[in-house]
Amino acid sequence: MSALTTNKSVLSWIDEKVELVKPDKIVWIDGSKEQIEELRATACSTGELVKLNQDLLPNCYLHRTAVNDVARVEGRTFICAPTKEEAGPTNNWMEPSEAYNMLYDIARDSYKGRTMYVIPYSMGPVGSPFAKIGIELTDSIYVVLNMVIMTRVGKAVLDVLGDSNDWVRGLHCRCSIDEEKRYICQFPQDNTIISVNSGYGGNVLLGKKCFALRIASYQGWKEGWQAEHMLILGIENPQGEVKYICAAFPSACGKTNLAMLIPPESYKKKGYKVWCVGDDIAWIRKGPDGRLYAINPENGFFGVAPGTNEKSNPNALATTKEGTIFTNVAHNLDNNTVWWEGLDKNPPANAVEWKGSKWNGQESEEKGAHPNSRFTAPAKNCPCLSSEFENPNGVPISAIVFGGRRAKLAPLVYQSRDWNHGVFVGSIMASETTAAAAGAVGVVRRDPMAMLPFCGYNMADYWQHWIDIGKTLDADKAPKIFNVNWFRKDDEGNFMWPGFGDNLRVLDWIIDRCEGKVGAKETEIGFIPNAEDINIEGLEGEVTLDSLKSILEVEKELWQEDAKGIEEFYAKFGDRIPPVLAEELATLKKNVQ
Ligand code: OXD
Ligand code: MN
Repeated sequence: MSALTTNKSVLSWIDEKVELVKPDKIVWIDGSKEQIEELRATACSTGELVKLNQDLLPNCYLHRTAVNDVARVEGRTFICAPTKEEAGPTNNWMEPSEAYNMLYDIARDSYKGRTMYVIPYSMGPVGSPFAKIGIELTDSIYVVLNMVIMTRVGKAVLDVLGDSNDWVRGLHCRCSIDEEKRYICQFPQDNTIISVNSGYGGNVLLGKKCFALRIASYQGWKEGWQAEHMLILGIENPQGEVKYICAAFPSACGKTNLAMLIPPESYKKKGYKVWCVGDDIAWIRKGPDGRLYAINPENGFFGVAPGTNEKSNPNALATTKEGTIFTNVAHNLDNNTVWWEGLDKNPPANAVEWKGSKWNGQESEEKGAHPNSRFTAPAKNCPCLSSEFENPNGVPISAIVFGGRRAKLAPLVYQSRDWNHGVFVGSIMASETTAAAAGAVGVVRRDPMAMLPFCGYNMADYWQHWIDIGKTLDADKAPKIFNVNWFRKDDEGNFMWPGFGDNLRVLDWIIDRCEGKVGAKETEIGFIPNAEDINIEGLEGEVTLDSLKSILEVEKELWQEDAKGIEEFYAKFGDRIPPVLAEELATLKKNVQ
């Protein structure tokens, strides 16, 4: 098949990689329906995909990864900057030439007998001023078909690229899925990503975490914009005005659910609507009017399946009904559909569990779906997709929200005093870990701006970049910055806030604050709502004014402890810590004494 471009930088890079991995065949992905159909058929013939019930789930497929390859591997993810300091203390680092040599040794000849797929893709609407282009080489049809959903793929992308050298190189080699030789390496200075020995989404869909966060965060630093691990949603009020919020949460804290939130009954009746622009990543830059604007660089949702159901996220469920790839969920053999824990209370009795063995839905210690099983679904299926989704200039941001999963300490919501304090609030984010990444679950870890595994350079420089962005914004144009915690528990371990759709009640307060419509109490940690200002109408029996007050309290002793944790965390960055943040920490310590 002939190349889809005459771009010399593209062709010579591909030539080099062909020489290295030695494919039998090269296929350029043009994004056409026919080509996608052909690839699906090939993948079904080899067992890489299982075609699901086409009446119930048209164009949907099931895939199982290797049992040892089910999540992102942060321990094997490297930022290969020229010096360790440039990668910073929160990233694994490898010297670039050493990394290239090692990766090339692993990749060498690994496509023998296989096909090289060349995927030209755009992160962001093709041709948007926010958009960036990448080319991923892969020997996995699963990767191709996922990239076709998650990004904009095909010839149009290469036409926009023209002769430019401004594109991100991505090489993925499945190799033998050997955990000991699994590496996900980013070379921010070279616009390059190399991923070997994995077939799991977050490690191999190179447009997503590797490019749109790790490489893009570095590009944003150099070019004056921001790549953030944030959902983007619009709240439409009864007057039809839509305000946009970007929100950062660590993996699997319900970002997809929040992004597709269904308003509580009382809000629905009044005419409130919530529109989803994105569920995972926001690229943010200043617009001509001096406000910050955000786009979602992705074109689909790579969501966690377990727990997704008609109640928790009907929009996500509806989104998966067509053209979706399910990964590591249970296969219901009776009707050739899929199932996961938390979908409903009827596990299929005649099924195959995620590892590929027969499963009767009964054995409780055996799961039908892996806890990090996923759906890859086209954004256009989403019933609440924002009409601004394709807007090449993005949406204007009123508020930035940080959040984490904390049983204690962090109140339901508080507002930072100003931009710099907001950057501090983001920098001290912490959360109890989940199954989205390999490793222990339920341990509190610092996850600044939810970017701990995704920042492509020294986190201290990243914080300084946030502060520098703030300096370019007029105070009345800068988004207001908040922190939320949906996960507070009482002493018996019960959640104290219902979450899901009811989170709109908090977002409503946030928008009111942005518009100066509501007061707040200034406390040691920032502005806390007067409990009466959070609408709990319809929550009788779940939340009372008193229980609300208790999750809005600032517990000084806990904050004193936390301040010590922050100090220890900051100490890792030595004198690279932005002075502004050191001052904010000193203020917090003084305030909670
Ligand atoms: C994700 C993650 O998959 O953050 O979005 O792990
Ligand atoms: Mn994510």
